[in-house]
Amino acid sequence: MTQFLSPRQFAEAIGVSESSVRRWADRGDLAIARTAGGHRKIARSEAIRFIRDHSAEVVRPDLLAISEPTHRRARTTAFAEQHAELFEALVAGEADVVTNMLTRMYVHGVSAAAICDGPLRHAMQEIGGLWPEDKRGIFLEHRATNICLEALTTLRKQFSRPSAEPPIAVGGAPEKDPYAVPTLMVSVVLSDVGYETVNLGANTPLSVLTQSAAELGAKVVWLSVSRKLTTTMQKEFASAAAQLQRRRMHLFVGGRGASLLPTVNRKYIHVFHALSEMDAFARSLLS
Ligand code: B12
Repeated sequence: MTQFLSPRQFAEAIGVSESSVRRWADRGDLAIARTAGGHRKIARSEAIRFIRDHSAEVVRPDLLAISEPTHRRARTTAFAEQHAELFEALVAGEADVVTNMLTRMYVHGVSAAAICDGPLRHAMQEIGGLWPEDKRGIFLEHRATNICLEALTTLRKQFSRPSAEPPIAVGGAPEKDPYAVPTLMVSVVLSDVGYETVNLGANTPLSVLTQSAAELGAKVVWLSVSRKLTTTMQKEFASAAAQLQRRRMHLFVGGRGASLLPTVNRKYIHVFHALSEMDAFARSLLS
């Protein structure tokens, strides 16, 4: 995938003249880099940022390495249909289609949080309902999980670079919790907000999480909880939360099992029902 566009390619991608692109660059609205030979070039992530910020229309998606779908339904922006299309592509094992869909939604201005809370979560929920009636259910579920991981990792590459010294966020899912997609989603959403993220993934002991947070000097620590914590782990959670609070690190908690956590001092602990809620709060911490 090309990482840079020439001013002419960017102009063609959004159907404007090359002189408009040069004007935006001169005004500082569009960041321009230079090739070794001194020619102007635009990072693909910067092109996408500009398109999103200005709600520009993409007339040549191929120049941004996004293929517009040919069949009727895929052109829609309606949530129900995006969800159905994602579900079909996940069931069919079409990793490229899923990756392309997420990227397309993002370029068209949908936030990473809205993509994850909306069509992607619902498509995975539906995948989870397949096994009673489809003997391929477990195979489909495992394959879809890996496609989501791949598509989200590629989506993250479209984000523009955060500030010079971005705040650090580290997190994962607790021990005995095998769910890899939700914690990656948190990481992707926080990257979209402007954090530098370190995703420790599924099955991460809470002690490792608190140690890593201290070592990295994290501002935010997240925990994605998909299943009920054992009594021992609930105690560990309360002690980890207290440690983080002493270090004035914010702990973001969410997931299907988050409502089952013990009540602890809530000053630095934020329990969210959705990534969009976390997105808004994480942004407010940066301003
Ligand atoms: C993939 C999957 C698996 C895979 C996971 C693979 C992997 N490496 O990740 C594997 C094979 C391990 C698995 C195993 C099992 N699974 Co399973 N699984 C699923 C499935 C289909 C998708 C999970 C997923 O990735 N969802 C997508 C994520 C993004 O959705 P989410 O978790 O809701 O997260 C959203 C929010 O909660 C929030 N969020 C999450 N974390 C955080 C954190 C923060 C900080 C914030 C702000 C927000 C937030 O944001 C997300 C986006 O909105 C679900 C179906 C479903 N409903 O999700 C079943 C499902 C969860 N599994 C289920 C079951 C029954 C099991 C097994 C018991 C099956 C078995 N008999 O062995 C085991 C148990 C494993 C265990 N040890 O706990 C049931 C659970 C039923 C229940 N009420 O508890 C479900 C609901 C399927 C079903 N309909 O029956 N599973």
